[in-house]
Amino acid sequence: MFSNRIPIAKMAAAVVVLSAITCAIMLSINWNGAEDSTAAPKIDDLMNIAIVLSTVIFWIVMVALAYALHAFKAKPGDESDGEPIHGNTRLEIVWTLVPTVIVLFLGGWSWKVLDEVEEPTGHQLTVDVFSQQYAWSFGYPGKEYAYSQGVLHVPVNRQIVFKMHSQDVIHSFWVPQWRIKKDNVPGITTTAIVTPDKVGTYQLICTELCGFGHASMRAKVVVEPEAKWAKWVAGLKEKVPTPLMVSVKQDTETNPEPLERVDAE
Ligand SMILES: [Cu+2]
Repeated sequence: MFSNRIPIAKMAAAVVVLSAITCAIMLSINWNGAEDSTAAPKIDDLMNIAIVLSTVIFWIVMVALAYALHAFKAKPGDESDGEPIHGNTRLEIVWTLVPTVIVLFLGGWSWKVLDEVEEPTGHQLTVDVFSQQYAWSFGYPGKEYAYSQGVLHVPVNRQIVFKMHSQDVIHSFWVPQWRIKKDNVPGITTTAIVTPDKVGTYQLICTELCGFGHASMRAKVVVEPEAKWAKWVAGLKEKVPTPLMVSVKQDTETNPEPLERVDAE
């Protein structure tokens, strides 16, 4: 067998050095932009962990591949068959266990992050989000379903429970600086919970290809101090139109718990 001739120490050193260089470059890039919700730094940390783990695995595979290409190359003129190899049980156990541990670790960490992000603060605000080809509109149940088309205002430093409804096809709610993203599915009420912690103006972007006008399906998002927000809501003249209220009342609730926890306003 050739196993005792494999230069494991040199290959491991190559993996460490290449991973260190790659991680230094990858982690120095600001992939996601400003962190403007309490969820953002936690989700960015999670992504950095995933970057480091994938970088190490990438280089393990590449170094092993480069070694195999070099070490097991056929000599010129060698037309013979390769050696019949049964396999390596120990190696197979290792390459099954290691990814399993990594996936479970990332799953567990993600669970923890989501739990922290959605931990009820006791002073939540519920906002209904309505999506249709190709526009967003919003209802404020605590303010007798005051209705706003294309513009969403929310107070800063307050946990917002978005209840999402689609009138036609699947859309997806995404404010990049908040990181949170959630599909709006016809017939179902989906929920996204986010606490914006910076004042500012953002874009709500649809991130589910929903038809011809998908690229232009955006809305303006304003995060402002609570008093300013309350004044803005009080100035809304319209109420949520009946067809949209139908989806509020009839859609199947996928995540009923947060709604029950919401304070009466
Ligand atoms: Cu879309």
